[in-house]
Amino acid sequence: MTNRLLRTALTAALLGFAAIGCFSLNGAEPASPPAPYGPLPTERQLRWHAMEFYGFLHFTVNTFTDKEWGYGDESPTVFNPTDFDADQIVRTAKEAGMAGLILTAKHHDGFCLWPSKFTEHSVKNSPWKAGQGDVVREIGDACRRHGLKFGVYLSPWDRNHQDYARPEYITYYRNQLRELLTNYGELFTVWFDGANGGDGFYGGAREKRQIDNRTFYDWPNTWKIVRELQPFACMFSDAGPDFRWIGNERGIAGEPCWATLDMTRPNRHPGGSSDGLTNGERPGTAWLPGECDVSIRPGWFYHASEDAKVKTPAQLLEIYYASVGRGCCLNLNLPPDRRGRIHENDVRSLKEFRGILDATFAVNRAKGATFKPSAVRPTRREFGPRLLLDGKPDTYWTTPDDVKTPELALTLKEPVTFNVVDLREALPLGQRVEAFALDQWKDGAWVECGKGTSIGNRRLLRLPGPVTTDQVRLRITQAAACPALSEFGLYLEPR
Ligand code: FUL
Repeated sequence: MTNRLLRTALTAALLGFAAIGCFSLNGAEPASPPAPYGPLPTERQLRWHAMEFYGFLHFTVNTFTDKEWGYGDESPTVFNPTDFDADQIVRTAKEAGMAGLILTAKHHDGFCLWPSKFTEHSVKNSPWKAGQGDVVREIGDACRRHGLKFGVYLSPWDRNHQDYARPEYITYYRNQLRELLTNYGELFTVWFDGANGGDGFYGGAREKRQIDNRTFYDWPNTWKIVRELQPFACMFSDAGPDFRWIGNERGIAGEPCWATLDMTRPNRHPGGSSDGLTNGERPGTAWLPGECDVSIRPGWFYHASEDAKVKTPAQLLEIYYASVGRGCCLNLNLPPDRRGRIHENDVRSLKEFRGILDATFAVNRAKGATFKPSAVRPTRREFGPRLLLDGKPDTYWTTPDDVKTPELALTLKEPVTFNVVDLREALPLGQRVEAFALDQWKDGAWVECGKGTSIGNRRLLRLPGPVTTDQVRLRITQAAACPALSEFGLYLEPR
């Protein structure tokens, strides 16, 4: 054979192999990925999902006046942390496993933690660092130093500003937003609080000012500014546009918890009703996953009277499993104290909480298992169940389109003990699974040991007690489309 002929023959053979790979093993069905189902996440939402656990920092004049909502007439001179240490704050968050921090750049009292050009009501008129300090800058820089992402909370309600509830206020608010979006590096989120209007100082008027939260803020045009200046920042409000409030401040998502919401309902706007937010809505019209926000203490701001009321590691774990473990992100608030540091009691509880999570997720006890699926989409190389153990969110096990309730038996290398089950769906294909169960092989028969409904980004099932077995079986019992699961794990939480 001439070289040329040899090359042609090789190319033909390769193309034939590729054709088998691309079209089918049995010729019956194209081996392309399944069609996506329902509303789908954007790239920016996928990045946000991957964070899973991050923190809030509530810090302002309230820290020094012992309040939760400042009236707006606080003198900037009360803001005076005695030992502010951005590294201690950020290190605490990092050691707790947080992927980012969101700072209250301005809370409802209107005091700005950065020297805004548009108001005198800020750190520049405080005694802290003789008016030269900038908390937003220090926390943002420390986040970058320690590898955390940074985000800002800018309260729409401003009880200090004279123009609040008038059109001029929107210009003021957007000017402030632009300062934060342009001067402090990349932001992973801008958090828009839904608490709106009421009584306040308002430049000395000391009156009640109500607004219509559907129209007053002209949100679509404010969102455009964020999109333009920080295209990867995900925006929070009761109704998105990127992620939603979970409907309570206890950090607990619903069961089920869908990442989708019906945005055609009339209450779907920032500050709107919380109906449907805890469970999400199916099939929904938009991908709008939940964030579970909760404070490590009873209040959002630091109060010495709550030093003995810091949530215990056991309480934090419950919250973690009911938030991250139900497909949401957990936003856990750590309020800096009057020194400007995270209090020792909070640090202690976080350390223990992290230690338990690390010990739990150190070893996936399903590693090395062999699989027996009831179905695999043709071209096993791309869609087989071994991909469930590769730690990659973009590979997945899936089945032919008409197989919506497959089963997957796993034979483990040896008997293992576990009490936590971990599952993830391939998010770019939408939220497909609606119910699943896990069985253990016990005394010669399959016995159900756990079950759940929605999966989404991540589903953690905490079993009531340890299970020891050398065979498990995952059953998808209900799905809107053939399932596409990206990860599976069996873990042992030390209890
Ligand atoms: C609420 C606010 O009123 C609280 O003070 C706190 O900031 C919390 C995260 O959101 O709506």
